[in-house]
Amino acid sequence: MNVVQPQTERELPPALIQTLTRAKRIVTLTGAGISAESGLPTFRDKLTGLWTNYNPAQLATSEAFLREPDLVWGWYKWRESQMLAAKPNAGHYALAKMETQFPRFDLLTQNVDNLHERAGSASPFHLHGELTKPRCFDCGTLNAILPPMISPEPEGGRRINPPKCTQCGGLIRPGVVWFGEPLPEATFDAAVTLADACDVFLCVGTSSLVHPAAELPISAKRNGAILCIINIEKTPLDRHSEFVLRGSTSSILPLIVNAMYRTNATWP
Ligand code: BV8
Ligand code: ZN
Repeated sequence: MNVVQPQTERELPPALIQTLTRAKRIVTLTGAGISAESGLPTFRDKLTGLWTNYNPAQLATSEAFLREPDLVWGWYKWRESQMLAAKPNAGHYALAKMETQFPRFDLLTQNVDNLHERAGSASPFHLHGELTKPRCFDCGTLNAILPPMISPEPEGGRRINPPKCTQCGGLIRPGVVWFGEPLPEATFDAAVTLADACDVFLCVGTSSLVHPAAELPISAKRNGAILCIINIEKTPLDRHSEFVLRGSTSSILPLIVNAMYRTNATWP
């Protein structure tokens, strides 16, 4: 494992660029860190406003929602308004650009925002669901027809009673996977298959602490993939990885993509 802090393309490990440009299948797993520079708080960041005294992992549960639906729904509507006001950053755009070159470049994300899509990524696998897909807590009907966010939420947030399902009258819940809930089976099964078949696995802006997503890079490595971590701080995966690039995703990812283009003159 060699940890580098690349500020320029020249400081990138040449072996990494060679590995990436020769790869047949690249799988990338992103976490909250890639959206941090778009202004969206990560799960490591302290909560603010109405939710100051809560830890995200406590709020992101069905128990919290059933106990205080207005507090939890208000939190997700606040996050949705943050997401709508946010813009993709250079890290999102770099991954979307990399995707155009690789016949097998698959993007897995733990993020529930839509910044990858807005940067041009065709079909990220949302392992933990999506803010834009609220559904009925009882019958599961998608209620994405809810009126889109019109005005931004107040800075400190507010309690909002969740709307009722148009089909059964149940409570509408956020379309995310809460702690203690299983990941969408087909999505996770597909992610495992892709991880086990890739030759390079990139972990981008994730603490690699949340399971079972955190098991994907390990499984990929077990099947012969090269691991590369891009993160501003240490992660438990660093010691398993051939490459550890310390720094922000929005500065490192564009360096990597530019270096890949420079190496691969055949790319348009
Ligand atoms: C389940 C949606 C079973 C909601 C989320 C095995 C071991 C230990 C624990 C468990 C285990 N198996 C299961 C568990 C329990 C639990 C878990 O993992 N707990 C951990 C935390 C101890 N897992 C679950 O409960 C999962 N469900 O296992 O169900 C089951 C099976 C069958 C039937 C019934 C039940 C469900 C997990 C999914 C939870 N939902 N999100 C929402 O968003 O509100 S997870 C949530 O955490 C987000 O998705 C977020 O992405 C994720 C945190 O991970 P990261 O994305 O990595 O974000 P984080 O903030 O942690 O880190 C950001 C990183 O970026 C940091 O390292 C930071 O340094 C870095 N960074 C910041 N800025 C930058 C940067 N890097 C680069 N550039 C920057 N600018
Ligand atoms: Zn319903």
